[in-house]
Amino acid sequence: MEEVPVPGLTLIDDWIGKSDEDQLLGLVDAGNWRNDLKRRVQHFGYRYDYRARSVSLADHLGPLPGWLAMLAGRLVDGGAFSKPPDQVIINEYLPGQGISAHIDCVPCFGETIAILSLGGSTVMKFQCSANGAGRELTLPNCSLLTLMGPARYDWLHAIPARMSDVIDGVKTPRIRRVSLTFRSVNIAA
Ligand SMILES: O=C(O)CCC(=O)C(=O)O
Repeated sequence: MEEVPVPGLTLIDDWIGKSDEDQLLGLVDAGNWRNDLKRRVQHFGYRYDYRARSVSLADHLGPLPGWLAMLAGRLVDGGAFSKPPDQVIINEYLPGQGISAHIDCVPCFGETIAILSLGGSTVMKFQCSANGAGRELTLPNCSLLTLMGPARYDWLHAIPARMSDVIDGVKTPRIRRVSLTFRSVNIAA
């Protein structure tokens, strides 16, 4: 596939260190996993209704716990958000699991999507909704992906459901990956 740039996409390697990663995985696994999708998820701040593709005031779960609020603060300090994101979805991907191509709900969420990868690396696929142009990107563990502008609004992203990825030309078996996706919820007052 011809590699084209995805405007508005930023990937920061080693956004956290290895010991932070281990600590975060421990905190994630102390939480309550939901089993209503093919993969396990946890929702914080607001519950997202996958079927209705909506978030409403009735979905408010409360403030982010301290450890997620601290990461949300770092995202503001780094310039990804102008105020702390108030919603986090944690996704767990076992080998063979993925997420289908989508653009995050536009009325539900604000202009930045930030994804922190823990555990395994994965390959994310991007496709421009206007002209079909494609791009694959490896998301290493400890990296932070941010999607803004066209990357947020005009490009679909997906993780193919497969057992291995080709990373730097090498077939790499998947291991468990956990992602933390930070968003700001748009709710009309
Ligand atoms: O897990 C990821 O890296 C992607 C998550 C995602 O796209 C989503 O939750 O909408």
